[in-house]
Amino acid sequence: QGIDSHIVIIGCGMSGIGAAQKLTKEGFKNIKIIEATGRSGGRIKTTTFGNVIVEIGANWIHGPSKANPVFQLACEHGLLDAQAMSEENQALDVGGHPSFQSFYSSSGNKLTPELTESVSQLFLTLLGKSKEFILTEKEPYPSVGEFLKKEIAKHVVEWKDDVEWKDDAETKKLKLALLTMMLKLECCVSGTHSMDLVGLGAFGGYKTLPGLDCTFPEGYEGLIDAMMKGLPEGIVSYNNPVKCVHWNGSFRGANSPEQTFPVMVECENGETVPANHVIVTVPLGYLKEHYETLINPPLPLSKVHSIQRMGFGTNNKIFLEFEEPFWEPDCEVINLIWEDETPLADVKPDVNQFWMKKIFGFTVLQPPERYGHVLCGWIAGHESEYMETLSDTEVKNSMTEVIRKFTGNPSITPKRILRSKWHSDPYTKGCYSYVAVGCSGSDIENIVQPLPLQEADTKPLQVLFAGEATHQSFYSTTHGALLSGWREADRLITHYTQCPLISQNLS
Ligand code: 6YU
Repeated sequence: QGIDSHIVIIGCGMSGIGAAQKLTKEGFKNIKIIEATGRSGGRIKTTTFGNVIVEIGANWIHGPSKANPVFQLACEHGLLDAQAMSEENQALDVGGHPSFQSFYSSSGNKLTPELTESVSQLFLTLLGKSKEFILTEKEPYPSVGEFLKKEIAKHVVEWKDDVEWKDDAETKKLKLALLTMMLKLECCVSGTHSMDLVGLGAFGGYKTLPGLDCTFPEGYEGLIDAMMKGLPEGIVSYNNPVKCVHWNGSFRGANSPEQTFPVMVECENGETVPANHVIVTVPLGYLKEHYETLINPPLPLSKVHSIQRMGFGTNNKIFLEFEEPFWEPDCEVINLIWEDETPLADVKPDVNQFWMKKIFGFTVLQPPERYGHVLCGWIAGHESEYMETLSDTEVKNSMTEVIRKFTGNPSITPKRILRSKWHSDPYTKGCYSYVAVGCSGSDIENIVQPLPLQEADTKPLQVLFAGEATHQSFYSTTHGALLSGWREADRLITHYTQCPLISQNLS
């Protein structure tokens, strides 16, 4: 038997696969996924780098514990190691924040824990405070960046009288440089050019789950492969970019001219696919660039404004392989402190000349038995977008210079380099979403609203919206993406289970 409704899912990332998985399980028979590229996974992308595998996109399961559906699926498919699945790991709660560890300064010194610990503590406390404004009526500043900088400035004044902070000018300078690095790291976490662009009022709307972030030993894409195996063969049409979703119409199917459909998906190659419902899962970055032509009749203004207001930035990775490690064996993160920087100076950075200064540091791919000696540099914002325009050699040379400067070792040379280029990816146009200044959770709600907006319409739920940017509290993550796909599948399932006759009278 099964439900005869024709459903097209645009995009074969985590949200599209999640939607297809749920609909298939519920007995929907005519599901088609249309994907622009030649692969499944979207921003989950594993590749090889020399002899090791690395993640070009999503890295960790954030908050791997019972409430995280990506963690649950990964466990079911046996894709995680024992430590990641242990009860202890699941119970650890670090508030979603990566640890600060080894600090190298631009004069080639390592900073002492005495210096770095109090600064890390201060920054994490202020970051915690910046998430509390979700509970208040009004926030004191529009952005997280402005709030953090004003709070830091207050602390600097207090440093004079505080015994613990009674430092010489040089130490104070280093502490401010450390705080600048922490702001750069936060830009990577939020996927933004500057924390001045991230809205303070909505910042606390992002929710973390317990569990110490873990990786997939054989690659994140293993989960995509496992999920794809559960879908009917041939469900995806690859290398088939969608040009336009025509809705509120009456379209005839090529194979069933007697039947009419309210929606028709037009592909770049001229193919047309009629449908009763379409779930759009394209990234917000793509939607921002193409909403005017992707949906016809055009999106209602309320939706357009929310798409424009929501933030979508760039965060890239630069992998470097070395013959020998220059870091301690158990080191997980190397933070780079440019001694001349302070968050309190209002300077416009020279992006083209000093793009590499935006890298907050490197994560060390652990353990070396699996990864060899590989570092992953993280860079967000306009500098990251500029980096994408450079050649591999230019990036490698700049990285070599930076590492020599910070280690004081003039002979260190990376063997190999590989980087992501998410901003130039035509079907992504960045990394992930954030709630920008001037927008709130209701903008996410607006984007989610299916078309037509009027419930009373005779043909409801023609165009539905999923994808990481449409999840209220887990945006920017793989579990947010999965839950958004499940949400839209559930919307259709409820629609059909509440009105069982609809499936017999689709046109
Ligand atoms: C996570 C992590 N992670 C690093 C980097 C990136 C991301 N994420 P998809 O794009 O996957 O699928 C859409 C498909 O649509 C795609 O295949 C397109 O080709 C296709 N398409 C587009 N146009 C089309 C057209 N016209 N026609 C047909 N098809 C079309 N998430 O959980 N852990 O470690 C990271 C990271 C560098 C780029 C990440 C991480 C984000 C996830 O990868 C992402 O959300 C999902 O994969 C998206 O799935 P999807 O289906 O929605 O889209 C307080 C506060 C702060 C808030 N942020 C804190 C959280 C931090 C998030 N951190 C991420 C960090 C890393 C390192």
